Amino acid sequence: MANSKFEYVRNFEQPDNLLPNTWIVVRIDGRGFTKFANKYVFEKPNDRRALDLMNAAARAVMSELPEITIAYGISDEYSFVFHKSCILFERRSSKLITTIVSTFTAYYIHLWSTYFPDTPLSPPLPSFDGRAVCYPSVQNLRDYMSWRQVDCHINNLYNTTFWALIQQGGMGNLEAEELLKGTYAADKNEILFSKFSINYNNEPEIYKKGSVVFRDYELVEPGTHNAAAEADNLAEPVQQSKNQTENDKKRRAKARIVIEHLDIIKDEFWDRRPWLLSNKP
Ligand code: DGT
Ligand code: MG
Ligand code: MG
Ligand code: MG
Ligand code: MG
Repeated sequence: MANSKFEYVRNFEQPDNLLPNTWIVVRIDGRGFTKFANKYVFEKPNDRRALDLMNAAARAVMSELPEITIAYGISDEYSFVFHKSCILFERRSSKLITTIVSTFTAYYIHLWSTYFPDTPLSPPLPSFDGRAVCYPSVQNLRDYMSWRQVDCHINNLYNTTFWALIQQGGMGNLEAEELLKGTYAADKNEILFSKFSINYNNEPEIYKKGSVVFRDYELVEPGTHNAAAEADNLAEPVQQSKNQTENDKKRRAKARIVIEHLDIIKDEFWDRRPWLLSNKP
C-alpha cells in the first residue's frame, strides 16, 4: 500500500517526543474514585484491599516495563518514573502514557477479584487518566516525589482525624469539617490522642507513607558518598547504546520488585539505593 494517494494524511500526526536527558514521570489517577469508592463501600479513610490492589497493578506495570526505575502510589494515583537515559518508544509522550494507563487499568480489573472476592465489578468499570512531566535534575525529581509523599501525609492525618470524629465521636460530616478548619498537624495529633487514644505515629506505614515500588539490589551502608547526585551535577548527557540498553533490560527484568512504605523525602532512602538515580540505570 506504499505511496497511495491517502498516505499524505500521515503528515497530520504531530511528534510528541519528550525532552531528552530528563526524568520522565507518568502519573495516573483513578477517574471519579470518590464515587467508585462509595459504590464498592471502600473502608474510610483507608481501604487496605483497594491499596493492595493498586500496588499489585503497579507491580505488574513495573514487570512489564523494565525501563521504569521507581513508582510511588497513594490513594487512587500512581507515579511511574523513567530514568533520564530511557529511550523507550523514542520517549513519545502519548505512547508512554497510554501504555502505562492501559496496562495498569487492565491489571486493576484483572486482579480485582483477588482483592475483592465477594464483590464482582460491574459497569461503569474503573478507568485512569495519565500525564507525563519531565524533570531536568535529580533534585527536581526528588522534590516531585517528596511533594506526593507530603500530600499523602497531610491527607492521611486529616482523613484519619475526620473519620475518627465521625465513626468514633458520633459527629456529623459538617460538624467534623468545622472542627478541623484551620487546625495544624499538632492539633489533629492532639485530637486523635486525647479523644480517641490514637497515637498517629502507630498508624500503619502504608497509610502514612504511601507505597514505593522498586527493584531490589544490595543495600549500600548509610553515610556512603552519593555518586548519583554528583554525576547529575555534571549534567553530562547520557545516551545508552542499544547493547547496553538490552543488557540492562535483562538484568532489570530478573530483579525482584519490592513494595515498601518508606520515607522517600530524606536522603537515606536514595543514598542506600544508588542504582535508582545512578547514571548506569
Ligand atoms: P478525579 O480524579 O478528578 O476523576 O476525581 P476523584 O473522585 O477520583 O478524586 P481524587 O483523585 O482527587 O481523589 C481520590 C478519591 O478516591 C477520594 O475521594 C477518596 C477516594 N479513595 C481513594 N482511596 C480510598 C480508600 O482507600 N478508601 C476510601 N474510602 N476512599 C478512597
Ligand atoms: Mg484528580
Ligand atoms: Mg481520582
Ligand atoms: Mg487522586
Ligand atoms: Mg501497533
